[in-house]
Amino acid sequence: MLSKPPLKIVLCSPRGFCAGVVRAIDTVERALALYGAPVYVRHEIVHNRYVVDNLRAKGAVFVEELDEIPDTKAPVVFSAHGVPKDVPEEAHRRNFFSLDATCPLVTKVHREAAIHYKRGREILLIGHSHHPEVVGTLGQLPEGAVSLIETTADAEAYQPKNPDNLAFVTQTTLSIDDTSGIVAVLRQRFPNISGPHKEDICYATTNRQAAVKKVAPIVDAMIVVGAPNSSNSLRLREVAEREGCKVAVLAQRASDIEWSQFEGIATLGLTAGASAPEVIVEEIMGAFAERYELSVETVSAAEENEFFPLPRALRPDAAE
Ligand code: 0CJ
Ligand code: F3S
Repeated sequence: MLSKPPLKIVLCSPRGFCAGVVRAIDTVERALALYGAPVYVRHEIVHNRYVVDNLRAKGAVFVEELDEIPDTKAPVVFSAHGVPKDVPEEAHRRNFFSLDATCPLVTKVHREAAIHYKRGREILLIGHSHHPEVVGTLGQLPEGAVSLIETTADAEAYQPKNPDNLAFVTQTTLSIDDTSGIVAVLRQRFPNISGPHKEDICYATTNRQAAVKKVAPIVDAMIVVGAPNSSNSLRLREVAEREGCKVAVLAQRASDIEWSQFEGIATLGLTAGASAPEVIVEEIMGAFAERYELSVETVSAAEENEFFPLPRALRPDAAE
């Protein structure tokens, strides 16, 4: 038997599930355990097919909009990405038992936007058009109250009604570097703009990008476990590419790997987006182990110990 070539895998740490994703998945799991199937979920609870398929097999029913749900007493869960205000309003009108799995760090952004609005400010949201988190944040306030800024060009071109009465908030899963460029343009053009200290990018996005920045320069290729509709995972792939990885790809499962892309490599970086389960990281390592003699090293950029409690109605001490 021919001996396998050596391959060093460098695991990025932290990677994978964040506290908001754990909370969102646990919300659906616990609702299923307490109330049985079906549990309706508006939008993918997190952007991961494996997670969604698993929950579907246990009795979760995924819909994009509430009008796909029949009149029911079953729980209706809102995804981690957050929802426009008219969604809970509609759920209330239809007497749904709703459970909000919006990440608390997204809710925090919703609150910031509401405060700026109350203070009469013109609000800019830095984020990607049509992403469900952006749709949710825009939908906290009346139409026209928030303007979307996607690029530095948008920031350069924006014409406010009053440059001294502006505020900004951001999506939580953006590129740290791209966003700091956009914020720099806004602060330079509008020195009195109100906003967070830096931006609203969450701890998990920040730490996963920092780990990729450490690993990308020391590996020949990088695999990011994550889905093509996962903003934070897409940003990790971009960071790897910008930091010099010639091959930087997303993979949802080991079966997605195009083995010809990895011919001749000696080192491989491996990370996972905030919505990607560790079992897929293990599955991919297993697939490489069939072809290579592996050695494994971990490079860490931060320690994490965030924990977000479940929605109140699902906590063990909640009154029945
Ligand atoms: O928007 C969020 C609160 C992040 C949720 C976890 O990640 P994912 O992949 O479901 O969502 P993004 O597309 O926002 O990264
Ligand atoms: Fe929340 Fe950030 Fe995760 S916003 S869901 S902690 S990626």
